Amino acid sequence: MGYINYTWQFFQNNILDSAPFLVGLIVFIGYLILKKPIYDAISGLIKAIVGYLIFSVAVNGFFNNFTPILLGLKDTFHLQMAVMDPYFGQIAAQEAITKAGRSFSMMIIVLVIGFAFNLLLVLLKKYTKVRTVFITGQVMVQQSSIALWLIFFCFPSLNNIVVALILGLLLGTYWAVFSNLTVEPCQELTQGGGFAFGHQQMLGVWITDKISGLFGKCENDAKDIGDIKFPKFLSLFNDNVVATSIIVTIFFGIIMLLIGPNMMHKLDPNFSNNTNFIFYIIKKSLTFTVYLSILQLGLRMFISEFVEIFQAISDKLFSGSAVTAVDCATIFGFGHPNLLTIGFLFGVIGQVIAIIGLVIFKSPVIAISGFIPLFFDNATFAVFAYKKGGLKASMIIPLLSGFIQIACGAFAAYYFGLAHFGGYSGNFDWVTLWPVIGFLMNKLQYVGVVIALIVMLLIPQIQYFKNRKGYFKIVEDYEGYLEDKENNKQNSI
Ligand code: ASC
Repeated sequence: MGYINYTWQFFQNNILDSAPFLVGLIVFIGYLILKKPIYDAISGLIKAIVGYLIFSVAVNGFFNNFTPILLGLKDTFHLQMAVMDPYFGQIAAQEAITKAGRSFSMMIIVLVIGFAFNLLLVLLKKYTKVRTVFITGQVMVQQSSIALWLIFFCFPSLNNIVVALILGLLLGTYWAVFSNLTVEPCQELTQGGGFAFGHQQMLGVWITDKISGLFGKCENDAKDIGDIKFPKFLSLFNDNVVATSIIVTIFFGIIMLLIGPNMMHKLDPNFSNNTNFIFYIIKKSLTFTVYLSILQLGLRMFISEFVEIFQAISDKLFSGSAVTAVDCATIFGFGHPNLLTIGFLFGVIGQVIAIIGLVIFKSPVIAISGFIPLFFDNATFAVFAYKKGGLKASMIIPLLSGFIQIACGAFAAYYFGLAHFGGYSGNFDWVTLWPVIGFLMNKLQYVGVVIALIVMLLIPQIQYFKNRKGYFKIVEDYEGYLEDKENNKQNSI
């Protein structure tokens, strides 16, 4: 007995509670399950561990560099600031979880259970009506991290196994059900591209698809969208590194100017007396992009291993009868390139209006724009909106979305206590749907979890009920689906 106990303790201390080794082990087992050669499994194991270690360097860097600014804002103005970005949200969640004395490596267990539950829902699709497997790795990691904090926040004393199970079920259901909601919009946009949308704004895509028709598409839209000439300087925002640097320098610059050099000297021992304040601000802000780039490099390394395994498992199990739900950028090629700029610009306008509102109404938390939700959510909405509602829809919907991202994001960061750690995911589903789920769980505890699960699982049933004939055909045989639709139209004339 003592020996078993010792072995378990050893495993727990060195692998279960140590995220890099746990990630590596899962990847290694994944390769073995897929019967890949052992040298591939070893290569996957090493890349997963090194990738996670690189990612950890960035997490520490973020905290050491930006905690002084957060503290300065809090001490000087009694304000909390939260950057609305899934990477920053993930880091804030990690910090909150560690400070609460819980193990962050649970995130990876939750992710695996969530993925397995998504597979199960598709395997039982005859009953569940779920047609999609979510495989966007970096998004799964971010969402598992932030949702893990939501569970610890709502159920502080729950033990790890129950936490992993509850959250695995919730996330797996969210991934399955909400990516399933995007099948119709994606198939229509891509004319049977054979994939769905697995990202952070799936509810937003569904709403966009439903409401954009209300804006009335105009005959001239197709010509006009190509005619729009944007000022040349906007090309600066085509590059993630440049765009993030500009946005962060503007926001952090304003904040550090407000805090003032004297206070910054006290808060940050690395701010030497010989350094000019403006140069200090620029260097500090650009350091944000440095760590973001390191973070993405590390994440990409261990996540590409996961995605390969997820894709292979899904292909083996479902060949053709279900679709994978993939990154939002996949649909960008299906709209005019100007739509991406329009979505981004109108998102910025909506966000700035909301930030001014937060300041005027003295919100205890000021939400700050992050590039990922600003660009990827709003460009996505613009592309889908244009398809059914034309130019007007592709401007108004991102504008509303930008406003919601900041206003609801500030509330969520405040309510879940993540403002204290400086960040929250500002993506559409995470400022709308997830605060509702979190609120239900916080108020009603287990009953809240059950309500959330039941309501989510009912959604595909309703979709199926409304379109029994075409529901599965749209993924299995898109041409046939279109023919049926055409025939139905003619019969009803
Ligand atoms: C995200 C995220 C990214 C981007 C990318 C868009 O939510 O974490 O790195 O969007 O997936 O292609």
